[in-house]
Amino acid sequence: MNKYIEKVLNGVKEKNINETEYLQAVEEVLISIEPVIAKHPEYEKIALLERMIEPERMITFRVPYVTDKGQTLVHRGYRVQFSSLIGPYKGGLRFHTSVNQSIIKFLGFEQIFKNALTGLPIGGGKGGSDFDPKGKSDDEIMRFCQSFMTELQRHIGQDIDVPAGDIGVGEREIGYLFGQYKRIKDVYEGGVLTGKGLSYGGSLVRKEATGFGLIYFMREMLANNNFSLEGKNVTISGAGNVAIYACQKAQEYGANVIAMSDSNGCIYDKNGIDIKVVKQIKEIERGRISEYLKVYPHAEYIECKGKDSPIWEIKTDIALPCATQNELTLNSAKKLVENGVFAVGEGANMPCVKEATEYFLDKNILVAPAKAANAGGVAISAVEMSQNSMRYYLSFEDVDKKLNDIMVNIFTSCKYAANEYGLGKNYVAGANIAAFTKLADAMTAQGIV
Ligand code: NDP
Ligand code: 2IT
Repeated sequence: MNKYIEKVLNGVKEKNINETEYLQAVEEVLISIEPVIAKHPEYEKIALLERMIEPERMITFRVPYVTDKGQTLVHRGYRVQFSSLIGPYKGGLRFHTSVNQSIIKFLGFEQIFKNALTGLPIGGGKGGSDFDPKGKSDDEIMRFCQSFMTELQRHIGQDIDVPAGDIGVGEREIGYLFGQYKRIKDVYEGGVLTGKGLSYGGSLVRKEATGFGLIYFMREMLANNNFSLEGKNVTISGAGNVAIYACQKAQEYGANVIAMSDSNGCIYDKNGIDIKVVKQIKEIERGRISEYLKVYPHAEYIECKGKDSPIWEIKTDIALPCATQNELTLNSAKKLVENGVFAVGEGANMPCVKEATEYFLDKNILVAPAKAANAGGVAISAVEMSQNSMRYYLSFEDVDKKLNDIMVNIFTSCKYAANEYGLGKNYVAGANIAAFTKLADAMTAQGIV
């Protein structure tokens, strides 16, 4: 291994013991940019890597709220303002019991690279809380969001830091957060949050953007390798914002989506998933995916036990992990390959464990890496910000076309970077190198800050 990279990796491991997800994300990037570092020995003197992996700022705060039954609960809120190198800090908020500093930092770190790939002026950030929105009333969600924003508001702004949604944070939560921000600041600052409702400053296509973008990226990657989505069996983990719109777009391209999941289990419908039913259960009723069988008794429900999700046992051509980090294990990767999978597209952030990605690449499976393939969401968030600045809205068709063009450009950047360094179809390394090159240029230009 390159000596400079080795030194940086040892340092980051020493300083961040127990932050496993953050270390995993940093290690993947540093190892894959080795050929670039080898060409640029001058980066060591300016501590370019050390500065890139250290957040500019990490904020934690107390979030108390009162439940409907009158009980006061206290959660922890986070915002990592990782990099303002190429624009205001930008990235989602996650509400999930698993949220901790390591997860927020890994997501913030990935976001810098993803945002650079979009070609738009957005830096990297991420935030959230260990609060679990499942089973909470709308009133409880509102009080929690108001308490969260009461602290967060002092750190954000449309030219400073612009949060959006992620797991457990959708349009409902963004609405409550926006209302509280506006109330405290006494200003209509449309671009302070993205993923807003259409009635008060949101953008058409933002809701669909991550899932649609993933499929646009897959379409490009497959076409470049003489494949298409038409007639292919597809399995999609998750049944949230990303999974639902990936399913819808894949079906529009003629794919047969046969399975989806949530954290309890997966549904298998060999006739093809009825996405309207999944939307009704998950988006509207906030129920469990198993309820699909009430409408379609012929479908199968397989409960999830242990680490290996049952969805990856199902024979498929294309696998799209769209739920959460490290959801696709090495065992699952082996099973997928054994069953003939030929392409994997990461809708979630870092959904494949490191060994699973390595296994896929080793077996010549096409892998669309998260940083590139799921960048459509944040890209349209940036388009939402520009509409807020213009005080003017674009049509669905205009935004969708922009999304498509951005995803085509991102794929092209990954492909060119992989080609330039003789990495063949390793788009994982291609994405890291393309993003790193842009960030390294900007860091060099801006001096030691
Ligand atoms: P949602 O909250 O809308 O949906 C998440 C889905 O994943 C749910 O079906 C949920 O199941 C499942 N899930 C969550 N955690 C786990 C877990 N620990 N184990 C198994 N299943 C789980 O989130 P999104 O769809 O917005 O986000 C999904 C992924 O995509 C995340 O990795 C996110 O970071 C990433 N992403 C999101 C973007 C966006 O614009 N929203 C943009 C780019 C990436 P259940 O209902 O049981 O909790
Ligand atoms: O992981 C992500 O890119 C997101 N959750 C979307 C971030 C955003 O600012 O739209």
